[in-house]
Amino acid sequence: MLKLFGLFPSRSNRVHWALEEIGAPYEFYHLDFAAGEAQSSVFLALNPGGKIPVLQDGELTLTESGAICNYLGDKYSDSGLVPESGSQLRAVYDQWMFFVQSELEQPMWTKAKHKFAIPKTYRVAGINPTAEWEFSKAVEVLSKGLGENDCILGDTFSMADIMISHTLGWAKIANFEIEQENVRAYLDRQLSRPAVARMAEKERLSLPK
Ligand SMILES: N[C@@H](CCC(=O)N[C@@H](CS)C(=O)NCC(=O)O)C(=O)O
Repeated sequence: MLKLFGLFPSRSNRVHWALEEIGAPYEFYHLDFAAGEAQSSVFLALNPGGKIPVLQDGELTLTESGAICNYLGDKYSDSGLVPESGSQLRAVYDQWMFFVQSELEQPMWTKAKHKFAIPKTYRVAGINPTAEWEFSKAVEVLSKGLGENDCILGDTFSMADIMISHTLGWAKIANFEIEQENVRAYLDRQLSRPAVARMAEKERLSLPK
């Protein structure tokens, strides 16, 4: 059975949401960072970076949220969550998958890293305005790409919507401004999908008592 290692809230929620959309059986393991599980030898053998998400599928161990979403979409192709390899739609899909990770999330990750995620000696004070400016540029590109469509590929919901919407949800929590009305409406639409509520409930139930 598929096994996902993750925690709430984090990038593993992207994969967890995707699994709920697909409807395949899986097991969710809440990785207890506070208890040091991410740095345990058992977990470091799965991901030497000590990061989540990690997906196990039999002999396969996979890291990187985008790669895991693509793997799941290809494996469960009936879900229609990843366009057919070699098609023009797949190329556009890939464009947005790369955009999320290289443009949209990076300014937020920069802010988070310099606030708490990297050792204090490497943190740069005053980085926030730069990160916020970069984020606003990326959201403007997203807004133009989205237009009045329901999804980033037009009418077709895909893993790219999961990646983008999760990242925009992170932006809201981290107090990044989203001024564009079409992007705000898109986010509300995507986060109201039943699979998101199911994912959140499963993560809540998985928390240590
Ligand atoms: N590019 C990776 C990033 C993974 C990542 O940074 N995960 C964070 C949680 S959102 C983590 O596990 N951080 C722990 C750490 O940095 O030690 C992905 O998208 O999967």
